[in-house]
Amino acid sequence: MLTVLHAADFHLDAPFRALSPQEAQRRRAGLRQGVERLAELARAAGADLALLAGDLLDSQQPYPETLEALPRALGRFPCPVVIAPGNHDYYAPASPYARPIWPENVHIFTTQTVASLPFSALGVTVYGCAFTSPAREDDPLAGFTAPRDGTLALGVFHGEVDSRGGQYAPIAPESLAHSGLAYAALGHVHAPRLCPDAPAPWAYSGCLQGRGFDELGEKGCCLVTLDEGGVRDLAFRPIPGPRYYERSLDLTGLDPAEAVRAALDGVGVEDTLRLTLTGEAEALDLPALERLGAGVCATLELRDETRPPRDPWARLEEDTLTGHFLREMARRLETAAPAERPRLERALTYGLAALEGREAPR
Ligand SMILES: [Mn+2]
Repeated sequence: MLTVLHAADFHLDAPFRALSPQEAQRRRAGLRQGVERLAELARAAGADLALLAGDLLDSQQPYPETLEALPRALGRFPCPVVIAPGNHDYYAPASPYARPIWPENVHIFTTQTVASLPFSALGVTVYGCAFTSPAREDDPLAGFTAPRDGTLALGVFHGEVDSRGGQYAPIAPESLAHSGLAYAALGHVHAPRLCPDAPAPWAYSGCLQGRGFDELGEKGCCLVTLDEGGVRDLAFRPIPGPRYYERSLDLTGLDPAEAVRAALDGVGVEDTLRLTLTGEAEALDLPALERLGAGVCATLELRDETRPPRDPWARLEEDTLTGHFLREMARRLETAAPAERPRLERALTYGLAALEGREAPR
């Protein structure tokens, strides 16, 4: 059995332009720490090999801290680490990947054409290639088929599956299907996508940490277990780190503070929650509600889309079908047994919504 850790898109030294300079600096340090956490996971999982599918660096000019932290963290992996440079961290003679800073266990693809790296002790051959500029419009896997040489063929590539063209190495699903790879570790797409049942199983591990509301939820890596027959197990493994969540909360009939507190359930101290408040509510004290996030999460951002509560009896006197309905409901409620009231009140709410062509409340 072979355990492979697959990760990509660390985007170390991303500028975090939406944040204050101090907060951005803190998040960049957090990203570097994310790679340490990845190394810890590799050790805990007993990884035999790590495939890192590009865009580990956000640019060609990382901070000196990163040029120390990344090689150090990769050196802590208990196994060989293979990198396929992406469009952000493309391989060039002047790029960080060409410097003599990488530990012995790190192997970096440097050519646009597919090259191979044998790991005979593992019975594995890794195939991969590199971006050598910020863009490439050809399919890196076009025409490629791994030779059947008795080793397990694995791939690591940065590119865009299904993109029908574009400048980020469009990979046709047919190219993957004909690759003969037992597993292709892909990078570039930041949301995890696992395809263990494809003709040649492949996955996007997604990015290592969310950097904004376009990268929501848990982030992490893939752990792949293989034997001579191919992929036995492919699983997404979250890595602790700041996450972004976007949720909506219907306040109708609820105490706003209690409801907001409940919505913070499962949100961690490093996380950012954007919560859209909907339904009927009295005027809200947003700053007071946002303070409920203090100490619970990094940022609680509230958006007020509530409407003022309406009086269901406002049209009681009208000489319309709605007026008749309300008078009938009022009469029934007046004489209803207590056990019967909740059902009648629901009928009032739904009936009124139907008559006014509104969406029925929850
Ligand atoms: Mn990319």
